[in-house]
Amino acid sequence: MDNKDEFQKSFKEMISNFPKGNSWGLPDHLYQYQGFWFTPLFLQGVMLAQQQFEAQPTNIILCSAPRTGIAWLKSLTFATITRTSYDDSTTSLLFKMPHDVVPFMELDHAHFSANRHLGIPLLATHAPYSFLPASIIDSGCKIIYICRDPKDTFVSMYHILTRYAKSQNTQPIELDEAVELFCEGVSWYGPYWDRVLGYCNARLEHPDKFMFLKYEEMNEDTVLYLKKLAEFMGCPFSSEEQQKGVPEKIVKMCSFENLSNLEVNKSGKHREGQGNLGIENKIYFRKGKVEDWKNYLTPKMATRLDQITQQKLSSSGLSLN
Ligand code: PAP
Repeated sequence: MDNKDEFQKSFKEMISNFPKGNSWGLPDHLYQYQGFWFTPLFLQGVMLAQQQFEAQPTNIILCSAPRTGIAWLKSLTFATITRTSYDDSTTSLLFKMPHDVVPFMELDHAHFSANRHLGIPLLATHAPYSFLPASIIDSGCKIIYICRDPKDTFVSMYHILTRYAKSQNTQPIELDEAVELFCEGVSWYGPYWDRVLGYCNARLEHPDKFMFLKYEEMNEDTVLYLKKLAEFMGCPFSSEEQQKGVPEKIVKMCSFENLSNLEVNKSGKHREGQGNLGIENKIYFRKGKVEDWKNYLTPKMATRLDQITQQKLSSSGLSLN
């Protein structure tokens, strides 16, 4: 038995002792570990990455809770970092979906190696701050965190999990039950608010290493935030590039409208051949709108979510609704 098999065996034993939570209709239950809820595959991935991933000081880590805009952030940072080699007519984003241009720590650095070495310093993860591999913190990597109004995050999560459940021939749960679970923190990598707080508090300790972005603000003025991103990553746009409209071209290339209409994102598949993770790329592109929650949540549900946001985040100075 090799190390990985041994780890898998001890992992199975370990999680059998963890609190088990509702799976939102998916085949795998959620398990609670150190305050957060995970599916077994993702928790195992985070743990393996903690053991194996050796960060370099030049790594830039893109962090988020699920459904808060990481695909958009990946495409913007990728296009910015690679802009001296590729432009909007040659970039890999034309034939790979955004999740395939940046490795995902808990899958690509734990379970599957296909996407591991893409020759860029970017790495993405949904892991809570307290779960990041020590080498990320010790190496002083830059961290970019993107967050989003919990109401839109919830609606987006509910939709993708419902579609995923259908693809697995399981019965998705009803929206009102899902709201309850999300509020209780029983959701993928939940509680949502605790994870935002973890990164928010870490930012206070290492302000120069952190950049915090909100989906809504990015949506309001993407060019402004792209310029900030480029500066933070250490590759600011020169005045010549600005005169040529390079930031605007990247923003247009990475816009929801453009990416969602590319053939690869309309008909391609993500993680095909990787267990039951295979999923159509188009599922990742739903609406890309701010305040779409108004079309799904009752006023009572919205108020409940807002109250939790205020209670949990008021001391941090971060407002998300
Ligand atoms: P993930 O955790 O599954 O990877 P993530 O990319 O973080 O998801 O967020 C998905 C949301 O970003 C979706 O929002 P919606 O359900 O409210 O529509 C998705 O549509 C949106 N999204 C994807 N690409 C873009 C983009 N280029 N610009 C803006 N929003 C985008």
